[in-house]
Amino acid sequence: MLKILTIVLVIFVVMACESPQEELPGPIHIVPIPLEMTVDKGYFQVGGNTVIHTVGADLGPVPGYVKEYFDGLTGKDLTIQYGESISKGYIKLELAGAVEGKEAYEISSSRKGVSVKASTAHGLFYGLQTIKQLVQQDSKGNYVIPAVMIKDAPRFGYRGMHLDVGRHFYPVDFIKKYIDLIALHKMNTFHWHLTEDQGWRIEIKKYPKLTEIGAYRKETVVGHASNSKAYDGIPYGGFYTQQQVKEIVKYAGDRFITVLPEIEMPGHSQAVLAAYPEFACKPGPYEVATTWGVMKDVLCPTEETFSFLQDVLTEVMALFPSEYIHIGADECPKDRWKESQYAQDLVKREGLKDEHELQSYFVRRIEKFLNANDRKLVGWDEILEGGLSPNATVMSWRGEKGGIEAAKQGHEVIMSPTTYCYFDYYQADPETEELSIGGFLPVEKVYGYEPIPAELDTDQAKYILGGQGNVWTEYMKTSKRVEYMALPRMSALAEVLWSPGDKKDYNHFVERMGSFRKHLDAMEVNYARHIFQD
Ligand code: TNX
Repeated sequence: MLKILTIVLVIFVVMACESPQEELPGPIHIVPIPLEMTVDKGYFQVGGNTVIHTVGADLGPVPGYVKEYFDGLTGKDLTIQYGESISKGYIKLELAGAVEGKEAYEISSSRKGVSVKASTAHGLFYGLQTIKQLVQQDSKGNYVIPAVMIKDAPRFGYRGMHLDVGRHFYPVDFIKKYIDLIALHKMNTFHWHLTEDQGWRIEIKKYPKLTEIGAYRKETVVGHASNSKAYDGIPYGGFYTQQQVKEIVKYAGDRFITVLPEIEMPGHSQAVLAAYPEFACKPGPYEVATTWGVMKDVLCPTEETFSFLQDVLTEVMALFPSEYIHIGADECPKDRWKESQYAQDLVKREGLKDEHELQSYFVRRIEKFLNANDRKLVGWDEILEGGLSPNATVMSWRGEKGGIEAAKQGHEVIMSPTTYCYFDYYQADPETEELSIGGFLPVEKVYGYEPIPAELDTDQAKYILGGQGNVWTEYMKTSKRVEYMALPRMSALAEVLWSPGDKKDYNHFVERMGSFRKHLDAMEVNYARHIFQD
């Protein structure tokens, strides 16, 4: 009897010691969902003695980020060790050529420690983003990382978020926060829309009036531009100095994000004309636009305009290491070119059919210049009209049509159709939302996006580099509003672009977002709450 009692007691004691050790405090929720994950028993407990062990020569800033993150959790000053292996209590970061793909990573964790492998620092960085989501806190306040095996790599190479700083201007600190959000979602491109009719936002040394005059408008339309004649009478503006641009490009680069700058031409250029009316087809004066829409005053395709643009792009290329430069080229009404003797003579001289071909001529000249400087041109899908430039990449926004056509012609494509990727659209009943531009794009619809159109065969599909969420800011006066419109739609798109299509499950996504939102809360992000029902 005593024997049996002892055995029962021993079992009890063992269970009492083991079970809290085994049981995870909460579910394992990762966004975007990894390619492969298996969960094992137990977990690693992070403590003051945990050592960050690095293997390999070029881990970039990653060990520093890992330390910063875990120092923050533990309140300790954790050691980074470059040398010998540690048998227990490690977070190991290892450059390993065997992990295929420059953004791929693998995590294996056990009671002894956590190991992250990747062939580049970029991959290790994504490993860290996942680890942050693996960390849980138990009832005693300890931080634990569940025992898992994860193999992860992105579905698409281009995973972007756009921000229009022309219509409204946001401080450098917010741009950095936006970049942090892009990084948290394992996205890799920040498309910075820097120039608009309503404001030119980047310092160009050779043309100081671009910012002295072009960065400021005298007032802004109140209400919806389609039916309002009211203006606020308040001067508005701002711009980024080259020093600030460098700081942002570096900040993004340190987070493995490429900044794709956009300098709009020949349309959306009224702010340029306000500063330098000589680049218009008609004499000025012009003023920086105060309402939203498509403006008829555009750049005139003169030699003076081309040399101006080349000068601007020369300064832009010096600031942005990006292989691609975006030149806009959307929504350029042809009225002024039709009226202009110069433009009409040019059409004849070049043997062009019409003003659409004149726009193609315009884009081709700029492309030649960019290519000669080892950069590639990206433009909105209007660059298809009148014939594509030889090496151009198309950003498809008016639906998927432009992207399909470009891919069929063997051109690279970034998908950003209004139907799935316009985060300036309403995400819930307009009656319950603040004024927005229009449209309707709830989170579930973004999540349902499939970036490879069914019309493309396997070879053509290879030209789809990926996709992007666009945040046009006519109706977003503050950075808090930008956050509300961008999230959590950005989270949905991140999963569309990162995770395999067959892993997608909307309900599961919403459930995982229930955990993911804690990271947004920690960053004090004003995300929209609709999917959380609170
Ligand atoms: C179209 S998308 C535009 C922008 C507007 C946006 C509003 C694109 C290339 N051009 O200038 O801000 O619609 O949704």
